[in-house]
Amino acid sequence: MKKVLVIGAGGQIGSELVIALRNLFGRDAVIAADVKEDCPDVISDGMYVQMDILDNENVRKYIIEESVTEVYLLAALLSATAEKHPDFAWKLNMEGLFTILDLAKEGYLKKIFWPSSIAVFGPTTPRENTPQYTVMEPSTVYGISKQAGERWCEYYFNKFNVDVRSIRYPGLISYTSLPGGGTTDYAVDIFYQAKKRNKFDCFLSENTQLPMMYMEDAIRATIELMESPIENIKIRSAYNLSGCSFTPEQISNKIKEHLPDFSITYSPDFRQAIADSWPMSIDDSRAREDWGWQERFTIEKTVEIMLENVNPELV
Ligand code: NAD
Ligand code: AKB
Repeated sequence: MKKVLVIGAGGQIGSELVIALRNLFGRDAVIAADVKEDCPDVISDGMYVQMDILDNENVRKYIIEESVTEVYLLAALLSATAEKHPDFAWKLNMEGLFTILDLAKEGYLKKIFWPSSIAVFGPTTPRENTPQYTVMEPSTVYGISKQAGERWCEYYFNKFNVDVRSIRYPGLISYTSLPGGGTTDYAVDIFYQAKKRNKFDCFLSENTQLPMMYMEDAIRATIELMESPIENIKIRSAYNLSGCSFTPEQISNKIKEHLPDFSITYSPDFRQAIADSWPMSIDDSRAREDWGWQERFTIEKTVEIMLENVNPELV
């Protein structure tokens, strides 16, 4: 029987992933876990456990005793926060992964999802249409942890037959939960500020183009990857995945089509250097070939949905 545990379920991705997984496999088949004491309202219809992924002993005990079969490991520090707490970011982003990989190696888990990021690429990577296989010299703590994580995932698959699957998510755009400290967060904040103040001061410069994706596409990609037959999964580091790429100026122009008085100013901060080291667009042809990936949300559709749904009271 399938029993799924989502660790880091209270975050931007987790809150929507738990809902999607419960819709698919049934409410009782999906347990949400997070270090947060209280279960976020959006996922309070099902089981919730407070869990610190760094507490190796308790995590192991819980997964073994509850006969969990699959783990989605989402707990991590994102790029901007990781630069402020490099030691802790390395610890959190790596130790949790080993705990889960080892449980699978010992036969307690059938499948693992662990997300990577476009942050695995760096300033020496070709920035346009970045290929699946290319130079990867990440220059951020977060990117280094994601690249190391990818190497370990592939290693555990090759050496121990661990069925671990991964995606290099671009910046994700959603309205259910606020983003958790990344460089692409501006592309979410802009909608809250547009509705609240009709203006936005962006921490990236106007022409900084980054790969982005609407959350519904990202959740669907995650589940499609995880539910694909094992023989279709040919890449065990992480798959490139592409939605749409845009600059702050381009997205603000799209917002102006709905809110003509909206205005944007630019005050680049330390996150500009991070963004400048990342790809501008992504070649995801391997995801398309191997497991049939096809994005559905354009920038126009994303802007429409976000403006309709963000709740400015949340910020
Ligand atoms: P988030 O910061 O919104 O959520 C992370 C969640 O993990 C939070 O609810 C937090 O409370 C929880 N957490 C933190 N420390 C924990 C611990 N010790 N034990 C248990 N839970 C803990 O992050 P997100 O945006 O949902 O990202 C999830 C994963 O996806 C991360 O690995 C991130 O690197 C990756 N990713 C996200 C994006 C994006 O745009 N959101 C893009 C690329 C990759
Ligand atoms: C971040 O900006 O850190 C994340 C990511 C692209 O990994 N959104």
